[in-house]
Formats: sequence, structure tokens, C-alpha cells
Amino acid sequence: MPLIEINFDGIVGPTHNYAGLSLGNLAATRNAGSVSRPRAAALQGIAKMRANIALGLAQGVLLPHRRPDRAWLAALATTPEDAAPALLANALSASPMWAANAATVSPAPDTADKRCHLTVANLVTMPHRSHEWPETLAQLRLAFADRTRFAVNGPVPPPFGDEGAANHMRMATAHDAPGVEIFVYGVPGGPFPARQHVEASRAIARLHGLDAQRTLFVQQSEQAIAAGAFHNDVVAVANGPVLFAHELAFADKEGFYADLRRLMPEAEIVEVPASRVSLADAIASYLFNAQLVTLPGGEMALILPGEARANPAVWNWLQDMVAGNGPIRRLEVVDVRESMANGGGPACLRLRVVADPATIDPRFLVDDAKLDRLEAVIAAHWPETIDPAGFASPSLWQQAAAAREELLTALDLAALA
Ligand code: SUG
Repeated sequence: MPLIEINFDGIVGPTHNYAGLSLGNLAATRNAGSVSRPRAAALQGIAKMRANIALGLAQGVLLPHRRPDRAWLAALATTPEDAAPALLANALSASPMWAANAATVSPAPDTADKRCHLTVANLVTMPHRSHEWPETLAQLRLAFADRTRFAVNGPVPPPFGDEGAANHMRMATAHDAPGVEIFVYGVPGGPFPARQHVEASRAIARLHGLDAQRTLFVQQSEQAIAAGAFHNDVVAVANGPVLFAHELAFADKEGFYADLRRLMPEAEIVEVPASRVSLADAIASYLFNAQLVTLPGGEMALILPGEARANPAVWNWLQDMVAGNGPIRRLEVVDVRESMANGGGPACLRLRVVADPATIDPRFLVDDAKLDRLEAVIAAHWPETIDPAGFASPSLWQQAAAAREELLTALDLAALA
């Protein structure tokens, strides 16, 4: 079978909550302290996967991690029972659900050894995300265990912050053709942290054996980070030969666009002008945190969050776009509002891997029947609500652990327990 794009969605974990842990992520900060709905959040995630399958797309999953993360607390010489409230909140986060931050992926046609390379993200900038990588690495090593096809690399060492595919775009005439890889980094100094460091991006390009002539390092605009675009995938997304970006996404867009057109004359740039959609509207609606996908018939579709339809400036622009002659022909809307309230849209929830599905551990691939089983587990075991005031309750930790175990059993992945 040829190489195709598979979206691996992070299943929303049973401790999904609003603790306001991500400085610079305006939605998460705004909702700090609110009561979350883990069951609804996870069911919304399942419904999104079903909608993608119905469009003819291949779908995989990544799993929630152990929460509270006792191993991490033990390394800090404490326990859930004794940890200070802030540390406990960091240990309880369900943030692995945002699989776009799990790893950076370079498909086989782009790499020197012609294997697909995945480098797990260290996520060092945010304490609650900095302890994700060991469990993510274990899952990736299981899912992509075929070493003749995949290389799964450990994280870039700190202090160089790496946030994975959220700051990486790949453009190619077809998924299985050699691509141009674009790493987008931030420069510290603004009001919010720059979570992707250029040193980390350069290290990943070397680790993956990318062709320097087909790799670009592009600075995200300081204005975008200051407006709340804590990852590039909040202001830009690429698929195939198409780049869809906000006018103010990049520090030097003319230089970037010129480099891109030189490396890839087929590139099509769909730019949204600030005069039509302000950065604030783009970030609040997550217009660019859409999944830009090629459907089996060859048509390109944008899978958007409901918030993009609810924003008149954004929706009017999108209507004009599809009425025109551009490469993006179809709009699909999904409801992921529980994730959105923590700053995670449709594209945050998925990690794209270009590979032959037959070379991947089938336990990580899903169809409708498997999603039925996962839905039943979630409906029966996920907490209906979590109030951050109740983080210290052992019954919450027990329920979360039992719920995760049920899920692992349903997927025949008890080895990850
Ligand atoms: O890292 N939110 C995540 C959202 C990640 C979105 N991912 C992409 N753009 N690809 C983050 O900021 C909120 C956690 C809290 O406040 O509890 C959080 O981690």
C-alpha cells in the first residue's frame, strides 16, 4: 500500500480540567478555575474521529497518560497526597490529548535513511507538559515498532524548547513525494514565552537527516505570539502544496514566501488578510487550527471548530474563499468546545503521520466499530465533571486510573498500564 496520511488523535483523558497552566494561551487562562466536563470532552473527540473516517480519512489514536503522574511527583520527592496544590495540578493535566505536540514527524521520502522519523517533543517550557514525553515515547515506540520503516527518537535535551508538530509544516506535491519541511520558531522577549526554540528545530532537522536544501527555518512573528498564538498551528497550517496562513503569522513573510516558491514552484499560498480577519479573531476562533486535508477524491477540505462558524468575520471570509477558485474547496465543522476552552482546536488534537498503515501496530488504528467500544468505555467511566477545587480528592485519582485501565484493556494495550 502507498504512503498515506494518518491522523492520530489524542484521546481526551479522564482528568481533563481547567487549571490555567499555560501562560500565553488565552483560552486556557480565561477558563482557569472553571468546572470541566471530561466525559463530554472525550466524546467530542470520538465524534471528530468518526467525522474524519466518514470523509474517507485514515484514523489512529494516542492514549491518555497516567494521572496524577506519580513517577514525576516521585522524581520531585513528593506524592499526590503531599504535593503542593500547584504541583498536583501540573501532575493531573490531561494535556497529552493535544497530540500535535507529541512529536515532530518527517515522512520517509524526506529523510536520508528513507525511514519515517519521529522525535518526541520535550515540551520543557510548561511544567505540566514537561513530563509528557516519557509516556509519549513509549507509545510511539510501540505503535511504530518496525525499525525498517520508522525511527522513533528521544527528545532534544533542555533547555531547547520543542513543541513538536505544532511548529512544523510539511509541503509536498503529494504525501508520498519528497517534501519541503518548514520549522517555525519563536524568539523570546515578548510578554509570553516562545515555546519553540530554533536550536531545537535545527537539531530535529539533523536527527531526521533532512536535506538542508529542502528545509526552512522561519521565525513566527512576535505580534502573533503576543496576541496568543503560542504555537504556529494557531496562525498557519499546510497540506500538500497549500499553505493557509494569516498575514501576520511570520516575522518576514516576504522572505519566507520567496524561499518557499523557490524550493517548491507548485506551492499555493492562501493568505488571510488582517483587514478581513484580525489576529484576535483568528486566535479566538481557531480558524487556522483546522485540519487541512486531502480527501480521497483529491479535493481539499478544512475541518474547522464550531467557533470559526460562530465568528462572522471568519465565516464570511471562509464563504468567500470557497466561492472563489482557490485550492480549498470544502468546509467541515466539528464540535470540540471542551478542548477549545483550553486552547486546543481540531488540529491540536491530532498528530499527522505519512506511512503505510500496514506497517503500524493495528492497536493504534481505529475504525467505527472500535470507536463504538471506546465510546462505551468513556460513557461508563469518565468523570462527568471536574472542579479544580477538588484536585486533592483521592477518589478522583482512583476514578481516573480505573477509567484509563478500562480504555487500555478495550484497546488490548494493557502493556502501557
Ligand atoms: O499547550 N493547553 C495546551 C493547548 C495545546 C494546543 N496545541 C496546539 N496548538 N497544537 C497548551 O497550551 C492548557 C492546560 C491547562 O491550563 O490546564 C493547555 O495545556
